[in-house]
Amino acid sequence: IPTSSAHSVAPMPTVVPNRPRYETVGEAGTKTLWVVFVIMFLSTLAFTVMAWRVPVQKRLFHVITAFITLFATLSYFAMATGDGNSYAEIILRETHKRTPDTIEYVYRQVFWARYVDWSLTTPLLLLDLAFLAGMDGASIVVAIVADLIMVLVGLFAAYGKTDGQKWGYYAMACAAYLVVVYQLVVSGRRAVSAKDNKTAKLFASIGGFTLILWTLYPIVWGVGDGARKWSVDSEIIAYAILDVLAKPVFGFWLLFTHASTTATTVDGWWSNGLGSEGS
Ligand code: RET
Repeated sequence: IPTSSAHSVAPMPTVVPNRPRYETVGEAGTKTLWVVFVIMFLSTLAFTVMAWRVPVQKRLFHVITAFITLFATLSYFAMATGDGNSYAEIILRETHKRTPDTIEYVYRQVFWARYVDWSLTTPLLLLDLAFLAGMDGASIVVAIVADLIMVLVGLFAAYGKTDGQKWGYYAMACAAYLVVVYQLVVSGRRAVSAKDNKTAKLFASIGGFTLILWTLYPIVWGVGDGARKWSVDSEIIAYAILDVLAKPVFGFWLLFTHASTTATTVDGWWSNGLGSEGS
C-alpha cells in the first residue's frame, strides 16, 4: 500500500465516530432520589413499629413488608449518593448509501442498584400476595423464579449495546413477567376462592393494583432506558412514583386492611411453625 503519493486520494473512512454523548442524572433526579429515600426509611420504621404491636403469629405480613421498604431505603441511599450506577455503552450505527456510515456512541447512566433492589423486593411482594391468597408451594416457586428471571434479564437489557441485544432481552423479561401475571391471576385467584369473602376481596383489589403498577415498569423502561426518549431524570421521577405506590402504599394498604378485615392469622405452616393444622 503506497503511503503517500501525489496521485493518491485519502480513502474515505467507512465509519465516522462521533464525540461520545453522555446521558446522566441532574439536580431534579438527585433530589427525587433523596425524597424517596426518606419516604422508604420512614415507612420501614412505621412497619417495624406496627409489627411489634401485633402478636408474632400475625406478624408475617409486617415482617415481609418492612424488609421490602428496608431494601428500597438502602438502594435509594446508594443511588442518591451517586453510587449503584454505571454507564451503559450504546452503539448507534447509521448506514447511508452515498456518504460514509455514521457511528454514534452514547453513554447512558444505568442505576443497577434498582435491579438489586427489585431482585429482592419483588419476590417479597409476591410472597405477601401469595400468603394472602394461600397459594400452593409450586405456584409460589414458579412465580418467584419467573420474577427473578424477569429482573435479571431486565438488567442485561439495560446494558445491551445494540438494539437487537437490548430488545431481545427485553422480550425475554416480558415473557417471564407474563408467567408472574399468570400465577397471580390464575393460581392466586383459585387459591383465594377457598378463603373468606373479605380476604378474597382484598386479594382482588390489591392484586389488581399490583398488576397495573407492575405493568407500568416495563413501559417506563421501554421509553426511558429502551428508546431513550426520556432523560435519566424523567426516568428517575417515573420510577420514584411507581416505587412509592408499589412499596409503602401497597404495604400500608395490606397491613391496615388485613388487620381490620380478618380476625384470623395467616394460615399455613409458614405462619406459626406448627403445621397447617396447628393454629
Ligand atoms: C423490566 C424490564 C424488562 C421487562 C420487564 C421489566 C419489569 C419490571 C417490573 C418491576 C417491578 C418492580 C417493582 C418494584 C417495587 O418497588 C425489568 C423493567 C417486564 C415488573 C414492583
